[in-house]
Amino acid sequence: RRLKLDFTERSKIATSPLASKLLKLMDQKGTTLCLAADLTSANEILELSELAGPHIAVLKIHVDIIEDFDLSFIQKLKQLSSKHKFYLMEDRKFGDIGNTASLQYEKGIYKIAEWADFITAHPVPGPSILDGLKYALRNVSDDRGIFLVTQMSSNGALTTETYVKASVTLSQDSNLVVGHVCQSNIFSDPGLIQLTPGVKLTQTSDNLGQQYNTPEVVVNAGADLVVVGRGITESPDKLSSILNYKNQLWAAYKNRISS
Ligand code: 6AU
Repeated sequence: RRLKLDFTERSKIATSPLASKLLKLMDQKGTTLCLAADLTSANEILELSELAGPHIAVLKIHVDIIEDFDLSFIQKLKQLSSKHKFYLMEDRKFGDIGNTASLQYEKGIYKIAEWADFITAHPVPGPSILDGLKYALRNVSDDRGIFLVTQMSSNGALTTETYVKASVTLSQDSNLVVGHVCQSNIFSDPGLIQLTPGVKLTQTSDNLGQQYNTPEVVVNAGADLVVVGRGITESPDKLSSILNYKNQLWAAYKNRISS
């Protein structure tokens, strides 16, 4: 049923306020693209965000790979996110005990809880990781959402069927969880969002275990929000790649809900 409903309908079912907003935004902007700006220079990320902003739903970064990070970068990114109406995701993949995850989310030099609309977290520690991440938000009034990294895209990933099932169960008890990072249609709740990485038109793998599929294949496998990184960042003509992925993904979504 999830795969047949449009995002606006699903936004009414979502229990997380931020999941609901993201679903609405995807329909309003006509895009399911989550750009993985895996670049190590703050200015390069800002330039790419300015270019891609009107065409993406989410900008995903790995803040700890930026060589010239400071909090002014975050301020500028926030300005771009409100100017072009996209959400920010820090793909931190938290994976420790609740207390440590809480400190990593709130403290240190990145202060992720202050600015990231969405984060990713591994379910491997069990329910306490969600308690820890929630605790770090005790002074934050903005909406926040967590994607559980339930099934990985890499070759030989240890996210086996039992693990996947347990993660889906874990997500049912928390309204902070907005969806799953996964490769296939593993949950039925239409209020949750499937975030799928491993998408590239010109390659089926990289040299370090990443595995790629096409936009059409992942959308038919349940992907709602779709991560594209090097397919865009390494393209000689970035804007045309952004538009190409955006359009192919949107056509596949429209086709999925109508067929
Ligand atoms: O398109 P790429 O291969 O250049 O980038 C894929 C992006 C990277 C990964 O850290 C991330 O997606 N990713 C994730 C996420 C989103 O959590 C999970 C996973 O299983 N595979 C994966 O590639 O930023």
